[in-house]
Amino acid sequence: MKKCLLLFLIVCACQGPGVAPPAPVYPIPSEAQLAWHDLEYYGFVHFNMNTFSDMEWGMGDEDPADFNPTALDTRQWAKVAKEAGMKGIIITAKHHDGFCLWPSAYTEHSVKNSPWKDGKGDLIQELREACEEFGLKMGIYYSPWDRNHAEYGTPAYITYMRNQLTELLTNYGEIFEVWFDGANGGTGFYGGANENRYVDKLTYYDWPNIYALVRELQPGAVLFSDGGPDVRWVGNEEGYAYETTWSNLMRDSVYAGMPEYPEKYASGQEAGTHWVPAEADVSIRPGWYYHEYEDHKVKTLPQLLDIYYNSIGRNAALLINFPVDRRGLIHEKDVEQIMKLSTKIKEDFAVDLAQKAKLSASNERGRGFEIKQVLNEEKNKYWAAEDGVIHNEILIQFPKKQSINRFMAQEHIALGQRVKAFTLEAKTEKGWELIHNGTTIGAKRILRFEDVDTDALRFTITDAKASPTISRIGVYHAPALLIEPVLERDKSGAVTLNVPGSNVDIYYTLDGSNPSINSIKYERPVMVDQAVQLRAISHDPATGQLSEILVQDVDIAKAKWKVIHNIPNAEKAIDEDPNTFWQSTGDELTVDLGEIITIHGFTYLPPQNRYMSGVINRYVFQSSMDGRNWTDRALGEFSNIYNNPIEQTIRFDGVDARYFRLRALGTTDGLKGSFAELGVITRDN
Ligand code: FUL
Repeated sequence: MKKCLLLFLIVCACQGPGVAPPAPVYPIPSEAQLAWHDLEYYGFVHFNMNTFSDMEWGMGDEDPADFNPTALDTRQWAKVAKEAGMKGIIITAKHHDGFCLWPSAYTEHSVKNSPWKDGKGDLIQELREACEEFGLKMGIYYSPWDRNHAEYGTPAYITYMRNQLTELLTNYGEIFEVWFDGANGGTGFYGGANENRYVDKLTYYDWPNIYALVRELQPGAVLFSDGGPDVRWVGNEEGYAYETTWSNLMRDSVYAGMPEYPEKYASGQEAGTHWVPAEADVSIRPGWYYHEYEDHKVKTLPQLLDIYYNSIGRNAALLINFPVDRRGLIHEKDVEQIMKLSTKIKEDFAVDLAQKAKLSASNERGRGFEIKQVLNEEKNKYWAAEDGVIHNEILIQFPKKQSINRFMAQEHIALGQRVKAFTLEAKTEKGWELIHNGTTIGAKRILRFEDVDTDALRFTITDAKASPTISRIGVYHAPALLIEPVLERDKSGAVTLNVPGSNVDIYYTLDGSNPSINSIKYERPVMVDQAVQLRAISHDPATGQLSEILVQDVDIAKAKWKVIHNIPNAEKAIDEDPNTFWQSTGDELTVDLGEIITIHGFTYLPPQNRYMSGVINRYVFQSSMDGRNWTDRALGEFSNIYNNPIEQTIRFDGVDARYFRLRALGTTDGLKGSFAELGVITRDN
């Protein structure tokens, strides 16, 4: 025993005094936040009354009898999430329509009055068990806005909300995240149809006490909303973080659902006072809920891959949504696509070329903080520079020339996010070539670039809040991925297909069948003047690689259309260019079709620049044969259009029309209605 102690003392003495770690740069993450950072990638499930009413935002007056999944299987959800590499599932326990997936004691508007399992079912419990079985964490989405509850807008509703949260956070085991949605019709900003009461989002919900309740019941959970307090919304529903993404936020200036949030706060703030990292949420389809008409609009692998690199690769967590279908299953197509993503990610990061390279750093703090620490997976091992040394160069020398196209770096965020600016250069025959001039790194930063043949990389931290820390560096060569064709169309109906940045072949069909290299080869713009489904595929003859399939519904050409406002700019609403728009002066747009056509619906695309005004959220659509006598054909709301400004498709029974008009009855900011593109649907299904 004595000998052992002596040996231990000798070893300690030889190693000399340990070097102290760098002091933290505040703010720093809490224990719960650090555990959350490790998850990185998890799934969302939107499934409840909207699934059956075919809506994105139900009105709250739906009948619980309509909730009737025929083959609900939460094990299938968990299995898919697990196999896709996700670490947890967040479920919409209650969405804006107020319907509850658990038999809450505080409302009749729940599964207990549905035919599903004769009213004896509890979906939250079923998901809990499935998550348990597959080793996943479970999170709860809870909408503060409630279009069903009679007392919404009064203090009694806040008691209801607390009671329900108490049920959800006590009866279903450990919850990793509580997701509070900022969407709310009460401000007039979103213009809810059945629930329009004004609530002051800052004070009405009494957030301090709600947060305290969650912390008491689930101390390990992180709370999500626009401004945190623990995890913040990324500011869009496209799943993209920003080139500069700080985990720091001026948290006390932000509250859930504040209109200026996306523009001002979503990318975080260098001088932010609190650690409130970003979570990027996105649906695998255009909408959050299942709609059969989106079965062919599931995101393609290149789209999903862009999301991955632009979220996880930019210091954000990624939350991908499955709109579970009416059977109660993740649709086959969604499963196929999410599995393609996980396979591709594994391929992209299969071999870390940094592991065999020789690494050196212009400065090292001392023992325990050497540059070699960036090659191991141990969380608490990292490279650090001496205090005050901001500018640092890390050299990665490969044993032989390598072709590379990915670079990954992670800061040791337990001590705060420090790096403000960095560069990555590659040594080629031409000397040192700049690959990327970047800003933030944070929990993880991945750079994607064209293949470069190189002997060495130079990663230079050019500016930081204090001497930097890096816990991991990786270098990879991801296999090339052929992207599907992009479609453009002009007013005459001419369709152009191309694969940006490449000269590969394109094949297409117009009959709804899947194209192959035996289909029509695209040579020049194709005139399409009727409702068809165009499908196209890219093919690289050099490698034999085929892309995913582009599926696009195309309708009649707009060659004869005219806006009757006599304002040249108004033509932008029917020019087939999604990037131009017209902001009306009278909240409406009237179009002369130039001939009588049977129409079965219309499409409205809001302005695509996020901060543009006049996004229509309530509308009436009218048709006319003579331009004088008008009949209403559809009246309603475009739900969630502000946060998710996708094309809206509204169908009705076929009607003959020479003229049509879309009138804004409300816009998201109260300004005059804007139109990026209007279209009609002539196909009868
Ligand atoms: C939004 C909601 O309005 C959508 O319906 C969806 O739940 C999305 C995740 O958040 O704010």
